[in-house]
Amino acid sequence: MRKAIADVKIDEIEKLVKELINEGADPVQVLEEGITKGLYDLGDKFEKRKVFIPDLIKVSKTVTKCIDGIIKEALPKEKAKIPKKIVIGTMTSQHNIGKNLVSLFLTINGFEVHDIGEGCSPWDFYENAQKIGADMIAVSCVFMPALTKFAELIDILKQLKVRDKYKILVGGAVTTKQWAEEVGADGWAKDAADAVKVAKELLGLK
Ligand code: B12
Repeated sequence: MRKAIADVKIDEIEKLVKELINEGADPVQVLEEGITKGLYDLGDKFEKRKVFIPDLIKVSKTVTKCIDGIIKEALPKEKAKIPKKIVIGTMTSQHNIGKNLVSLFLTINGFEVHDIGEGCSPWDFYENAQKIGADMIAVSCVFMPALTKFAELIDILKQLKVRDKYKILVGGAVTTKQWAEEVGADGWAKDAADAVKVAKELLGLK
């Protein structure tokens, strides 16, 4: 399946996801080993000009359809509610597959998630967090320009003297744990399952 994604074999992707899930494969492993790695491989091919924007669009539409349908169905059902509010969005870019996965995993694990979508600015995160009284701001940074915007968000919160009101969790393909620490985030996670773990730790939950 990873190869089918990287090779833009649209007809095969959905068929393979169905087969894997029906045969009892772990949906989290399908997401991490198949879908995410396949999309990263696709990104490498895009950089080398072996595939182009229309290919990325076609594959992401198919993958999103598979996640929203077959995979969501196979994931564990929502656990007991946790009274913690999380604002999540993608900083500047339109990439939303990773953010949607993190949002889904946090929701399944009981958090009250407010997904503010894609193409968000630092102010969008701040205003929405204020409006809903969030406990945490979770930011997805998938391409480079998002990194400086994330630093701006931290600055805005500091200048408005509200930095300590929120735990800030960051992640996404262009981020690293070291960068997150240096820029002043409270936590960083490598994938959706890890995001749940780190969010719980930061909010003092076990
Ligand atoms: C699909 C794709 C697109 C699709 C997106 C469709 C969609 N609905 O998302 C489309 C075609 C729109 C697109 C457009 C562009 N893209 Co693009 N795209 C990709 C691609 C191939 C896959 C992204 C993806 O979905 N990955 C799979 C998900 C599951 O992984 P993820 O996002 O990393 O998320 C996981 C973790 O990082 C983490 N995580 C993610 N968010 C968060 C948040 C928190 C809080 C936490 C804790 C964790 C976390 O958990 C997730 C689940 O495990 C990547 C390649 C790559 N390496 O990522 C390029 C890539 C990101 N794109 C790239 C580029 C350059 C672009 C364009 C600028 C191209 C152009 N010339 O127009 C535009 C930008 C458009 C815009 N303004 O946003 C570059 C970015 C380069 C850079 N270093 O900045 C990449 C890396 C490709 C490359 N190698 O060149 N793209």
